[in-house]
Amino acid sequence: MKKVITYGTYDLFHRGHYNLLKRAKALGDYLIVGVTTDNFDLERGKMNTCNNVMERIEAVKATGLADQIVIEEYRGQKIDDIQKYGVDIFAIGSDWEGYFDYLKEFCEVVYLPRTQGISSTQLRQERQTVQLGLIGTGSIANRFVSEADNVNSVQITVAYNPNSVENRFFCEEHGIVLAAQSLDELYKECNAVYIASPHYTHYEYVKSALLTGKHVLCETPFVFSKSQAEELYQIAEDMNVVLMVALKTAFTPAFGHLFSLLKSRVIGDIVEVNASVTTLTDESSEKLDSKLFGGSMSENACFPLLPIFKFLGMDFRNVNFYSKMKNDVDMYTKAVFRYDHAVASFQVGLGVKTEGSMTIAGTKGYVYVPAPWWKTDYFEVRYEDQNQNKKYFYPFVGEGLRYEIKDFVASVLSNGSRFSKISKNENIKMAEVQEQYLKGVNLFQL
Ligand code: C2G
Repeated sequence: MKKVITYGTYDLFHRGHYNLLKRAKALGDYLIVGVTTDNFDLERGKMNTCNNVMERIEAVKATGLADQIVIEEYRGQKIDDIQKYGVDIFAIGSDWEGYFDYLKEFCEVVYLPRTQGISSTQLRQERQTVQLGLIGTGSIANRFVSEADNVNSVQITVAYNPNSVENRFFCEEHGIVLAAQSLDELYKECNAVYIASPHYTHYEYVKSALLTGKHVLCETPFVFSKSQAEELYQIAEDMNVVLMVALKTAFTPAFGHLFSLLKSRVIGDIVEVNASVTTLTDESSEKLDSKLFGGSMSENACFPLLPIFKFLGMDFRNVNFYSKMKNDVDMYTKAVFRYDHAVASFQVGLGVKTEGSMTIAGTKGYVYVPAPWWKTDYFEVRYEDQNQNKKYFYPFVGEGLRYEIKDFVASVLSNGSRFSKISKNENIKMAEVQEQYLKGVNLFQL
């Protein structure tokens, strides 16, 4: 019996895929089809798949051409599969011509003709897209635009910055068609808005965009009071639009897996979370301007608040802040949260440097995430018996913003029906902690 194997993502299954499977099947008596997992696709840079692995497998199954379906989940698996299943022929489309010649050592390699005029990429482009407008054209917006290029179904159509010279320059540099002169002009050209303006302007911009019926992705920190956060979520609900906060860590693959692992109790009960984010910053920076809501807390606190809330919940009894001040802003703040059965703390700094790692301690072991933990691709679970220790690696592609963009776009296109990586309540609670800090509740100056 001649066994043939072929692999693919098979997203938005189309006639090109069907023809390829038929041609592959005709090469032998038994066809094995490898379908890539969602994670493996992410790792090899395919951010855009519309169907999940189960849907893609079902589509291959429905052709009736596959005698066996296997999951492809890691680089190098093809050699293992060829040996494991006793494969005679490896077949793949001619777009891969030459690439898989190294498999000739293990079996025959055949490149089959590709079907012209159809592809998953083309089908994805024909689907509905999100027309995104940018408010704010600073450094994070720069990174955002290049990251958005890697995400499907989104197009940046317009940008706005009250400084029209800067705005025009930004739009020219990034090939954005329209440099809007006003918010109204911006709203006419988009159905969703990314807000990357200075912190203190977030509330007004988010409110205005939501009231105009736009979906909103707002940069961190979201807003600085509980009532403002609640009000904005209420407007989003009333207007039936998506409101998301762009806390990039929440959307990265490593953080997502860390979350699932800890919920499955790999370190038992969690008793302590400690995380720190410090970036030494020039004293003349706007980030240290007290009139512009500058300071270490407003700049960085949302990052450590994320794992604290995710792993210990939001029912802490109290929080104490210890700050080193200069020119009316905190150059450094340590916060300590008292929970009934746990304690959490974080350090944030713009004028003080600490190790930027995170540790989560539990009754059976602990997790160590090295600096910079907020954009990590790696962490370790450690135990008393070191033989049980495990290292986990996850891809972190580019600046890491593409994950949040992908989730936002998917959320908008599915009318907000998707699970949100960071919840409304978590965002409201973060605003509440910022508010408490600004009001000086339990604040001790060093
Ligand atoms: N294909 C084709 N004609 C098209 C489009 C795709 O013959 N118009 C073929 C591809 O050449 C491939 C198969 O269909 O053999 C699956 O294509 P994709 O789903 O795009 O998967 P791909 O990224 O090529 O994955 O490591 C190799 C991968 O597993 C193959």
